[in-house]
Amino acid sequence: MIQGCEDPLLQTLPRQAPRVSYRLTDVASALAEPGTLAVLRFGSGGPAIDDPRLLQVALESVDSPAPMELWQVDAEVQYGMQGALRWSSGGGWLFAAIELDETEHGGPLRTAQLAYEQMHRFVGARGTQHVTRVWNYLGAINQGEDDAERYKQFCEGRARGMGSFFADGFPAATAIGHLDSAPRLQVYLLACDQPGTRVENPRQVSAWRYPRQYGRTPPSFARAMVLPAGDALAISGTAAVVGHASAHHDDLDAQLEETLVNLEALLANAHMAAGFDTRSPMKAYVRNSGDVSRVRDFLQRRLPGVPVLLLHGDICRRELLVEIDGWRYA
Ligand code: 3EB
Repeated sequence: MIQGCEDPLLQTLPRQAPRVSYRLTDVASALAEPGTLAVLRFGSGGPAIDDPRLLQVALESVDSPAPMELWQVDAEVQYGMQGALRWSSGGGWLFAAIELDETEHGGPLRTAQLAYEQMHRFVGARGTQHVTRVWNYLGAINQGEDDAERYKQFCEGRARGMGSFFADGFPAATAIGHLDSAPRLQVYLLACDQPGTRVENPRQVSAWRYPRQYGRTPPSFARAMVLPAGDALAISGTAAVVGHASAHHDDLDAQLEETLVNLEALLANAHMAAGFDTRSPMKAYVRNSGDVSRVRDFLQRRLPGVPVLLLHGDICRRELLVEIDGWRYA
């Protein structure tokens, strides 16, 4: 499929990064704004609106009312559905989302495999084949022991479903456990018709090289991705992992400090100036709801002015209490 009616000359210019922001407006007016590529609504509730660009994410915001996340581009946006997949595109960018019910596909491995097969087939056929960033939300992520743990099953299915599509390198990603009772896997992504540049963290072993103790199939993601024009960094889920090990088991403040050091290491390795600012929307995923106010206080103190969306969710290693992802614009 071809992009809308764009000037072919414009397509050769580096693609300007979508703007990501958190807002408390109503969904209908957010969707009506020019250039809205996606609206992410967190948790349950809110009016039912049938628009492929609106995704109801299975994670609850700790704030009420919950802010929405908007992705916007300076271009006309087209959108549609294809089977279980919803998509929108504009300005060389593609948003695509899929939600599958595990009970119909037999557990996290098969469901992840199916989701990734469908996603890469769709994305590959559209010309927006460079997947820069993926989010994965599945239920009961820490359930099961050792290789049977649901996160590890998910990792195996994801790798199978990716096949050779990501042979040149994995996208930046987040994988978090939702607390919804319905066993659904949600995967959504941002892709582009131009490639980004992967960034790893010198303080951490690359996830795809994790040793055997973390599962048969190591997690398929890059630590961050510089978007094609070099104007933004998409930062993967980042936690208190040093080398390949989790640091500061069950010590929330120490995990938060270590996570900030990891985030700064990513900026440095991407050759970006240090620090996060008012244009750097971040999400913090908090395992225990009792920790929410401490996480909020910490982030207000250490990342003043940074828009932070606090979500209740399980991190993929049991000893990790918090994980942060987000965007940093140049
Ligand atoms: C870590 O550093 C923490 O499986 O897609 C972070 C980001 C983590 C993405 C994924 C997992 C994923 O290993 C966990």
